[in-house]
Amino acid sequence: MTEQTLVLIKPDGVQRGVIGEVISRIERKGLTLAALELRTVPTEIAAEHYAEHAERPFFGSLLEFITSGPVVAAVVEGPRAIAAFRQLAGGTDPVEKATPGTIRGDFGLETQFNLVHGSDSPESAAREIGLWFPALRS
Ligand code: IDP
Repeated sequence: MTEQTLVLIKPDGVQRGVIGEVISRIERKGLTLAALELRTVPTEIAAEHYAEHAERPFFGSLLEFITSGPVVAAVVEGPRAIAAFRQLAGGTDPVEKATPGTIRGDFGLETQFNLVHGSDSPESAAREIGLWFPALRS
């Protein structure tokens, strides 16, 4: 069964020059791109995207970071795309949780600056794809 997930290459990933690397890993896994765009995120969209973290102490700094420069937003699809991309990304903390061989494990050092985002459930994927790519809303 084909599934879709919302992937972001965050501003640190764009600045570090790993767009090609991340997309290459997505393609090598066998996943495909249904949408791909470089864009700068308005604070309102960023706040909606991370609404579940609104009460967390890092929320303000997370919004500042995500809106600090362009991100790559993509809809990635394939069988079990949500879990498959999270496997490619690695755990949230690039040192304690992500293992070498994952995007965060290979390129990240700090939890906030962990390079990529991938939806964590079918419900989040539907919500996030609707937010970032309204034309693809299911
Ligand atoms: P995920 O991106 O692995 O799904 P979440 O817990 O949903 O992780 O957190 C969303 C994002 O918020 C993380 O990817 C990271 O950029 C940031 N973040 C999470 N926890 C912390 C923290 O303790 N300090 C700073 N930033 C954090």
